[in-house]
Amino acid sequence: MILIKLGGSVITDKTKPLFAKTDTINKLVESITRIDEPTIIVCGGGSYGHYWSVKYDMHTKEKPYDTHGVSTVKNSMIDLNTIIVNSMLKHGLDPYSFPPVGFMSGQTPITEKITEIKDIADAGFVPVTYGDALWWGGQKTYILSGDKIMTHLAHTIRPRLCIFALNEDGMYADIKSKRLIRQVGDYEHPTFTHSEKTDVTGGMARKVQEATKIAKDGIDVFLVNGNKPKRLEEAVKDKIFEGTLFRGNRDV
Ligand code: IP8
Repeated sequence: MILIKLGGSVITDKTKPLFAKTDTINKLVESITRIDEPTIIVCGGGSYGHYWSVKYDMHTKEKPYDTHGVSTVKNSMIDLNTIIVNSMLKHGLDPYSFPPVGFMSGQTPITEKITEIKDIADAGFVPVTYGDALWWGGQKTYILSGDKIMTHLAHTIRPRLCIFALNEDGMYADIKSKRLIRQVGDYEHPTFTHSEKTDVTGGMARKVQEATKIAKDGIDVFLVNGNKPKRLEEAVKDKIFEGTLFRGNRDV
């Protein structure tokens, strides 16, 4: 089982509101057709969900956010999901899409529903879900990041591998030289400060945080450049690849 997060910066252009990068999406989907293991896809918000979340000042912290904002964010993610799923259908895949409300109760993942997602993938479908605005309870809602969804799904499904397809080659030792960190092991915690103004869920810092959690849970995590989908295929095939590996802790 492979779990893939399609980063919002890869599948959309974050500098243009509501702009999906259809060529990149099609290429990524073509690569997914070449994976011959059950696969689950999680999509980020990019210039859809994040664009509206910023407009309505909505974040991961639970609050009584503007209800119209919540509806607008949700609807934009349905639109982006439709673009992804249409591409998958066009390329002969059998996507099975569902919003996170299908496996989350407030902030808590529902284990039985997540197990069902695994069964759906094993049956030959490609389950697709996405970051979303979600009900918390007591008038409050929050933004659930696709990165966090990866951790929730990985914990129960225990895939062979998690892949985060990014708009960068992986994690850099320093941003100026773009020197790539090829492997993060044994639970060093790389720190990242979050500066992007277009991303309400934490950008690269969030990915590193979730990748670290998943690796601690015993599962390998690759960060790869989603604009070069061949790298995604190489990561799945365990070939020498260009990206950052968070080695799963085998002792757990
Ligand atoms: O891009 C956030 O998902 P992410 C989704 O995976 C929304 O953090 C609705 C902003």
